Amino acid sequence: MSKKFNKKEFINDVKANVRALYRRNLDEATQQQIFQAVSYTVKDTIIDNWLATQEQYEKDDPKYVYYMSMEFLMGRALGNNLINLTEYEDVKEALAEIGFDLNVIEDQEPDAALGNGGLGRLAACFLDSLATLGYPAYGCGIRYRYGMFKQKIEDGYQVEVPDNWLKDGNPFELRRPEYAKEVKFGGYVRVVYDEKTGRNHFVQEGYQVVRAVPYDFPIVGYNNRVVNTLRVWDAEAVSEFQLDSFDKGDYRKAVEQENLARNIVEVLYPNDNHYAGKELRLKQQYFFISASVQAAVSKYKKKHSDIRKFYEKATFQLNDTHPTVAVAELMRILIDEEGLTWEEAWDVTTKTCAYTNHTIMAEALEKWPIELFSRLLPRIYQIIEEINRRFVAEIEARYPGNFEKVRKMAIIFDGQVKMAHLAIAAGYSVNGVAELHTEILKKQELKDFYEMMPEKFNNKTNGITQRRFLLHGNPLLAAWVTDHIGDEWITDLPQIAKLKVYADDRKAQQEFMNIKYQNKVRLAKYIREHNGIEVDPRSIFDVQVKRLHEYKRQLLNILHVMYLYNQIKDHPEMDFYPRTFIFGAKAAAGYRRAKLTIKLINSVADVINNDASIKNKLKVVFIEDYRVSNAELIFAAADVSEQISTASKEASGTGNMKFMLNGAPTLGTMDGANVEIVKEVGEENAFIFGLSADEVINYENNGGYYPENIFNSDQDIRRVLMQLINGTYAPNDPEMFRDIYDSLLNTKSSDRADTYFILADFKSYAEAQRRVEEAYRDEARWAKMAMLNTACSGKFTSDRTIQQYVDEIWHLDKEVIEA
Ligand code: CRA
Repeated sequence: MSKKFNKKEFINDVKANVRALYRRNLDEATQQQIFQAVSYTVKDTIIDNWLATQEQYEKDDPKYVYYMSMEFLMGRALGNNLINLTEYEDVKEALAEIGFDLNVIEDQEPDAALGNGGLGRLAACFLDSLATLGYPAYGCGIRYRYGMFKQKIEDGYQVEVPDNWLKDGNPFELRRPEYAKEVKFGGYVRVVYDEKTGRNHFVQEGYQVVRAVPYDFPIVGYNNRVVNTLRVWDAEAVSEFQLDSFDKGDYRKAVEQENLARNIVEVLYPNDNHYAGKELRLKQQYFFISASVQAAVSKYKKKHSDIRKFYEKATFQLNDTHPTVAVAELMRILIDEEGLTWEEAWDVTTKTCAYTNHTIMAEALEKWPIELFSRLLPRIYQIIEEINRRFVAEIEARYPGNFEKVRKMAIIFDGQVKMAHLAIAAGYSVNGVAELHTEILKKQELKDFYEMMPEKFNNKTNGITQRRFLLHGNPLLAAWVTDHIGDEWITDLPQIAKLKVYADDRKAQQEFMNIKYQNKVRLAKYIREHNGIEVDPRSIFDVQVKRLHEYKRQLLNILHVMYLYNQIKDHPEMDFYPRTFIFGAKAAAGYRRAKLTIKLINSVADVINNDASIKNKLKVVFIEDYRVSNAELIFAAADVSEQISTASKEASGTGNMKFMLNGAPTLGTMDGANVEIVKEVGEENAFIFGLSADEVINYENNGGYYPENIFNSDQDIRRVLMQLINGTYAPNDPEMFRDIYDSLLNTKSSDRADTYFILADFKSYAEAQRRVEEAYRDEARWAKMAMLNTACSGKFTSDRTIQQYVDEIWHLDKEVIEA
């Protein structure tokens, strides 16, 4: 497909790049310099395809999806680009010939961590699938100078270190100053009556302006020459004094504008599933949205004159409510700049925008105070007021005299602008990210909206890309799969079901488990080098990696470890299969209880790992700085996938799918996409426990439950909880974990005790863990289970998810790049 790889040429190009970039010869170059030189060489190939793609799109004039997202958690680019160019093995060989190891070179690349967790990584998987399926797409986002912080563990505590990911330069990005746009903040709106048209015009004055400069990242499709674009915006000060007549020569304002530009894209907010309400965050949102919407409109106008048909060539997918100002920004451009009437503009906007909901957690809902919103975005606020006025009128027409409905559904109410309500009112589609989640939206969280506009609601169960999470991350298993069923799974994951015929085959089982073992050895080496802890690859690798959040219940996991430790200490003779509990998680910088949970995990690890009396039966490892690049190693090496959120709280999860693909059975609750995983693989090939979503919701609607009853009646649980406050894991400060203890038992604050039902699910979890051990002891049974997890993971490719978005929401045509 691509121009045939030529080893000699490749090596020469790398040499030439090292000379041009660093004035060095190969033997003097550092590994980082080789990484840069190799990346520029690869970029050259990509640029050919990028141009070819652009030319094709130019010719065909297709409809584009603009995937608008505050987050794109891309991880590393080099390895993935080579995989998708199908040149990974060629380059590995070429580099080996000149004395370099591709793996080591790949390790020189910092992760592009422009995201927090699942939502950002989902966006990255979607871009990979869009390019691979040949759909015209732009990712639209922010080029944060600092991405997700790097996590150091010091004395068991998380310490956040700035992620200066651009310090050595970023070989794959392309600055496009010719596409810069101006974004305006603040000031006020002057209404001018136009006698000729008989209409009011709205002129923003006294504002500050920031120049948005796009950087384009190539998104390489798998083996199809398609290269789409992730466009992330940088902010620069407008250099000349471009202030309007009012402000000419206003020096103070010029300085303010410069500061605004400097601050706006400085750093990613490190909150997952949590809204902090910071003014700078709203600035970030409007900044990248205004630039992206302007760019989309300019692009359309290059070829088309009737802006009223904009939606035929563009659709905006809003990744959660973070980009929802796009609705009002599009209205503003259509009315103020393109001269459409309100009705015409609304028709276009409501055929362009679609919204994805990613959570039901109340603390994640974005609600901006009117004061802040109208001060920062006066014209946008005006437009939202009018959208709200009309929407409220619709509600009243539909439910006459029912003020309750208005109270619950209005976009502006109680001094706040509710972004989800705006997204639903203006979107032509509202989707959840797993079947259970979508049902909860329809029946609970968004019930009133569903009742009023059921046709908008639909489900798109999340997915992941097998190219990164199997082909790149687990090369041994990828090769084994290809040996057995051919390589079509790379672009057609459901084909992986062909492995089912090997599930009972002893030889295949042994090969499968041997690969798992080698991956465990690889991870053990990583842990030794990065954590200084020795783990035994023959033990069960039981893994929970994800953001640290109370609803995800890392606490349940570590309390259970404490319980097991008590058992082993009490019954040294007990037959216990060695287990390594592996955690990886970043806590939001301001989330105190989450950070204390990290300290608890590390404190428990300290005690257990240093207790020679338990003869290595138990190990606990907290992997520092969990991120996309080390995640690839971790999934490949996992035996057990911990997906233990309180039922109803995890909208989907996507880590659960990565584990499954790599042959790790799920130990989990019936939550999010776990429900669908179990449906695909069969209940006998997973370990399910705990309250159901209905049961949890039922308790919640009826005032909670009583954890103290469990505390009082169960001595194992009581003992574990007492160990939180008697110094067992903090001899120098027995009060250290008091807050965690209180969170489970104390109703003194307004919080309910044990909000996340940890004690309620404890016994059932411990019992499921016993089933895990029993299953693992039976080698053939376990191998079969593991293999069936891989074989049944076909549904969870992001290729399927994207095809559903295309068929049911976006309606795009597939592009083929002609030779
Ligand atoms: N935190 C959900 O919690 C889901 C992803 C992607 C999340 C996950 O269960 O898999 O989105 N929600 O759909 C979110 O970010 C703002 O809400 C997440 O990543």
